[in-house]
Amino acid sequence: MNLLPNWLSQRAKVTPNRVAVDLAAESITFLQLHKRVVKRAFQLASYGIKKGHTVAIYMKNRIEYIELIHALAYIGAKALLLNTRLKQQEIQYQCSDAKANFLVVDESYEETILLSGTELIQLQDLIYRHEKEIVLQSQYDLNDTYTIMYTSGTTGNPKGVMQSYGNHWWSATGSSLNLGLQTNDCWLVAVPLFHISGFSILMRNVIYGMRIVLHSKFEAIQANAAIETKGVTIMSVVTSMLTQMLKELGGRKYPESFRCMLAGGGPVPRVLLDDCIEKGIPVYQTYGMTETSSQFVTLAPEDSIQKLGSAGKPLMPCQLKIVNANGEEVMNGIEGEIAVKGPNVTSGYLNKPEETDKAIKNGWFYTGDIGKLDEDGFLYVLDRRSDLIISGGENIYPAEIESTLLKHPLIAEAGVTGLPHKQWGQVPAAFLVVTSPIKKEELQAYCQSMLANYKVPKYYFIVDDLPRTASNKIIRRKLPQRIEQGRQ
Ligand code: S0N
Ligand code: AMP
Ligand code: MG
Ligand code: MG
Ligand code: MG
Repeated sequence: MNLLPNWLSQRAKVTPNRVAVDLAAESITFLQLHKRVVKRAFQLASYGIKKGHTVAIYMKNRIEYIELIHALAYIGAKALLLNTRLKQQEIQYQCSDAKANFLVVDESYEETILLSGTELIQLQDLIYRHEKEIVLQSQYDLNDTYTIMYTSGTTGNPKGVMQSYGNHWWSATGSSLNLGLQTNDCWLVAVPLFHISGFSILMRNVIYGMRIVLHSKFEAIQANAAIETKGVTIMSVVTSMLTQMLKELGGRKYPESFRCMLAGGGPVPRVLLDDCIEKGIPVYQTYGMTETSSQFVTLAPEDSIQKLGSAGKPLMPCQLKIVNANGEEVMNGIEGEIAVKGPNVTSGYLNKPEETDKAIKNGWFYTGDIGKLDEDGFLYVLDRRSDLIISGGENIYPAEIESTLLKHPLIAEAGVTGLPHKQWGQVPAAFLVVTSPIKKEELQAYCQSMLANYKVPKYYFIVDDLPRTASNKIIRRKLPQRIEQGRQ
């Protein structure tokens, strides 16, 4: 056992009067947050939620999200964080795969079908619910799972990444040992709390005793205004957010106190980095993933100009190596798969021992991403895990879209790949062999009913056949060659 006191209750004792969360209309101190969280924990307990349960959350960014996250820790329950862009069948899959006992939703949840085995709780009921006093967990076992976030894979269904209290602790600690921590620090949360990009900021919030500004959704105008007027010093962004913010900023400059624009979740184009430097924006590229509980490699401030384009060096508690196809470490300068090891790396995928064994060998997690280290040991991420499409920071796996398309009665063969896109970086495009003509609108409506909108192909090409290997596997990287022959 490796125990730490509950971070929020510790904060409420150590720095009770510091502002924890700034919302549009109010500021909440750590003591106030703690009190609200205790109330929520008692309200959740009144539904029968108890230690060991798994509770799914489907809510937009809001203060109640933060309260629930901490309340579940006070109860000792695990949180399954659902992407609010998911559709019914995707939600159903994750809740049943994770054996979620409850699902808490806000008004953004429009689905009407009841989930079997998972009890639905409306936030509007929860906030007026009576309280049932229970014994609160005053400490954490760092090995216990706190959160579960699903990521897809090259084949098969999405897998739940288990993140322990220890993973989050070491992630927050490693981040501050790299970026430093200043007494005036304030992190703007405009990325979703259901992704590790956003969730990790909640952990830094209570572990550091640092103020955060919470936005319910990303809007470039509001994000810039928060930096300009609310004392924000650090912000996490993906490329499409940063592009919008630069455009909105125009000729204005951020205040000197703004010290870090942390850009990750996918490749950051070199021209965008150059633009930031030109405008005096302190941009730090970072490489990390759900399985590493956020940042794993980040460019240190002193290298941000000289090594522009690199994701940096591993954070203090993290180790990284580049391996060849035989799993042997290669020399600097040589490309290979990025393998990582550290206390912030997941212990594996929920109830999926085979997938876990495939990904983690001798304590090293094989990311599937391709990269190289330069002569000074700086990481350059060259290519992503096989076939992964990243659209506006959201991951899309072709296999998931292909299997959905193949369920359509008129589709005989389906191949999906990413095509470049100005706004989103990449978008999915479908190449289809059909048994009778189908309209694009029909295909789109079909996909929209089954998949989160960002996964819905933006282009459909009806083709005679798909490029395949001798063993009949689709060669996705050759699909774009079919655009010419394809009929949209
Ligand atoms: C880019 C965002 C903000 C765009 O969303 P926006 O503007 O709010 O869209 P809406 O107004 O809701 O919708 C408008 C239309 O656009 C479609 N749409 C929305 N998003 C996408 C998308 N990504 N791709 C394609 N289409 C999209 C909507 O569907 C809608 O269209 P219709 O009306 O047809 O439905 C938003 O996408 C966003 O928040 N993206 C970021 C997500 C994110 O945080 N990703 C990171 C995930 N990775 C990690 O967490 C690991 C890395 C990490 O931790 C990290 C990452 C960044 C920085 C720091 C870290 C760290 O290590 O700490
Ligand atoms: P997620 O599973 O959503 O956490 O996404 C993590 C994936 O995003 C990584 O495995 C990479 O493929 C990609 N990624 C994250 N950061 C970077 C980066 N700095 N450059 C290129 N790709 C990145
Ligand atoms: Mg919806
Ligand atoms: Mg928008
Ligand atoms: Mg993801």
